[in-house]
Amino acid sequence: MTELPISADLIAERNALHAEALEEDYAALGRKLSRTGIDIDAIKDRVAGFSVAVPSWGAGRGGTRFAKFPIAGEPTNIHEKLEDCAVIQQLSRVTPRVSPHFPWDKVSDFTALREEAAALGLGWDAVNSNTFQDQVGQAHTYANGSLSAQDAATRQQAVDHNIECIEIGRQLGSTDLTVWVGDGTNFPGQQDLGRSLDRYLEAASKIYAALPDDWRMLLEHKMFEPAFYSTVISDWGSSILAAQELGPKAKCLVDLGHHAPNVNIEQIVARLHRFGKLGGFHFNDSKYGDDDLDSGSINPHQLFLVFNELVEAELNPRDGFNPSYMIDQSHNVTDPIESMLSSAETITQCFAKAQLVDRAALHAAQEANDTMMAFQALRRAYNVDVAPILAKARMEAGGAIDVLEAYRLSQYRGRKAQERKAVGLGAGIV
Ligand code: RM4
Ligand code: MN
Ligand code: MN
Repeated sequence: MTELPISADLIAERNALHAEALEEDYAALGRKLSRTGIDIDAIKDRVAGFSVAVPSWGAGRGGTRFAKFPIAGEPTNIHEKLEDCAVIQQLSRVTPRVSPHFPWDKVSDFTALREEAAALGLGWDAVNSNTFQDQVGQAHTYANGSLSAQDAATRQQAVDHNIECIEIGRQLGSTDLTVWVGDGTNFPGQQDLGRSLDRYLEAASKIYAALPDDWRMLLEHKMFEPAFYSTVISDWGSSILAAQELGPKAKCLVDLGHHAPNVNIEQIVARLHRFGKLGGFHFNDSKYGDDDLDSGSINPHQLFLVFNELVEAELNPRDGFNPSYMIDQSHNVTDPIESMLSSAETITQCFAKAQLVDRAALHAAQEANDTMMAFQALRRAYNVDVAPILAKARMEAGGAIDVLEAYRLSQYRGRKAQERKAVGLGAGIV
């Protein structure tokens, strides 16, 4: 294993300073939880088994269509992004996999890239295709759509790209292909709403046919942007219908920012699970649209309710329930490493709180139509500060008790600012 980016001595030193307070907080929380029959160590073990993947494209500073404000020392290629992802994993111990995006992360030797990641303590999550942008030298434009384009050669090009992504994913050791298309229209009448879906389904079935046996195709819906009048896979309804038509290896991926404001996302989760089609998540938060803000920064309660549905789903498993968890955020005003450290912690907290719900009390209250007590069963769990459980699990796994403090003290970004080439200005997500 190559040397990890943060000094193990620094982590150990800081942990030694915090360990006594942590033990006190953990013991106090343990006593409190034991009064309601919960064994804190059992919860800690579950937390230790939880993980969420980080997106390679989240390692650089994001931007809006107006501007991007780079920071010194941000990564400009997949190798540097991996190094930053290794920092997040080393400190948090909850993000052991990276989700790559192609062609952004393309290299000439993927076996070497797999080894490079492994040496940094990282594996690979879902591969993401990109048919929402044209690349230099590309034969056919995606300006009028990709998998649903009117032009057959354009559709075939989009299919070929997705199949290439599967091939790359096989070399990296992934088993999921996530497909999000920006296809849609900006004007009524621009395209036939029915026929564009037919074209999408026909093209998607060619990708599906190329999936290895143990792979899944995760269909990601999104209401709008870049298309603002209609989008081909706009909502969970379109997504599940497409997944059902494609076959059992096709599942639906829920990006938390891809719905209309105030939509009940936890109910969508329950519905998708009911039909065996819940494939995974892109975690982020949103105030208005696909804002890609840090997970739980706006509405942590919604995130908790999503995890609550996932616990219920585990109790009522349907065919192939194995959702993949991933962060998908755009870090426009923070150091991306800090945002992902903080987000991974928030996501894990919501997971842990959902484990604390007194299920027997909740189900009994539901049976008895006791609305207030059913609500209180959720509220009691949500109100618990689970930070000591996460910190202890992290410390035991070799991570930092206080992740942000250790990161700042390491001066990692400052060191990278000396080594890495400066990023150009511009707009957009990468
Ligand atoms: C999209 C969507 C996809 C991501 C791109 C970069 O809005 O969330 O998951 O691949 O952004
Ligand atoms: Mn997404
Ligand atoms: Mn998005």
